[in-house]
Amino acid sequence: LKKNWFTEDCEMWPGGTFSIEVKEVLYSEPSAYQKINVYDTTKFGKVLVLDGIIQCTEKDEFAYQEMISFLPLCLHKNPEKVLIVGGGDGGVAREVAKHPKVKEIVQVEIDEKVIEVSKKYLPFMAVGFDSPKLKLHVCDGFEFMANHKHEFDVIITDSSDPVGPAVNLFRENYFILLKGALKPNGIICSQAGTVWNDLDLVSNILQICNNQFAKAAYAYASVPTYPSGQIGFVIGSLDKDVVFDKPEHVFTEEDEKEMKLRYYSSDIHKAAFVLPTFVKQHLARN
Ligand code: AAT
Repeated sequence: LKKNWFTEDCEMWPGGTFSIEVKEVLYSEPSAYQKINVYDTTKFGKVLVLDGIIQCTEKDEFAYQEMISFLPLCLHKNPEKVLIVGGGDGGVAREVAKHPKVKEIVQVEIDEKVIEVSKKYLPFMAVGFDSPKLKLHVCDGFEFMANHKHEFDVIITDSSDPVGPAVNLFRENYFILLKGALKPNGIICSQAGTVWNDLDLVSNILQICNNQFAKAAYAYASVPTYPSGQIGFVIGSLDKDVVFDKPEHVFTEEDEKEMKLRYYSSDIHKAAFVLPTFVKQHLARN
């Protein structure tokens, strides 16, 4: 490849990969948990990379952050207290704080360095940390969950992929702890991989959530800088009456403008649960 291009390289996705032209390396240091890089790029603006995997880019981060936040928030009747696991760039906190019903946000990020670096180089996401609704803890999401029972209406797991520090956040034990940390009728939403690369992972997490929750489903968004340009979320609800493609809170165009939403809308919410045939068939088999 040409020089000055960053190429994503991960054992999870062999045989094909994504590259981005780099203008400048802004930061490159290992933390206690992972190697952190921040690039300025010609096409996607500032880019955060952890252990060689793109976490978010300035150009398309809103698609992922809005969807992982508003899908579960809009399915819950009264999402007053929300927990975010991961999300060290601040983007999900920024979105969750916009929802009019949310009163209190707790966030648990394992790596203090990601927060620090995001505040310095990615202020358009790190604004999320300025919300007066937010209490931020630096610790492991899995350990935190074990000590919190029946506390949250919605729990969003904005975690890196299941290699490195996030590996425990994809196991059934974690989902059992999530269930225990929810109030009655609570909802969880977890980053759950792509249908083109990780269909077995998607089906595995969905199976776990079907075991643990009254209802579960997979929804997805288009995000060009994630592997294969797509990423999905598994949502689990303790409320058996939830209808995933019917949001409790329907936003008008005015609401969307006021909340500065650029991807999520009530129409996109409904569409996000409509899956391609090969995905539906694969998930039905398991
Ligand atoms: N907002 C989109 C970016 C992410 S960041 C994922 C975050 O999860 C990182 O800040 C990482 O430090 C944090 N994290 C990893 N493991 C844990 C843990 N055990 N407890 C708490 N936080 C953790 C998501 C990118 C998705 C990439 C898809 N390919």
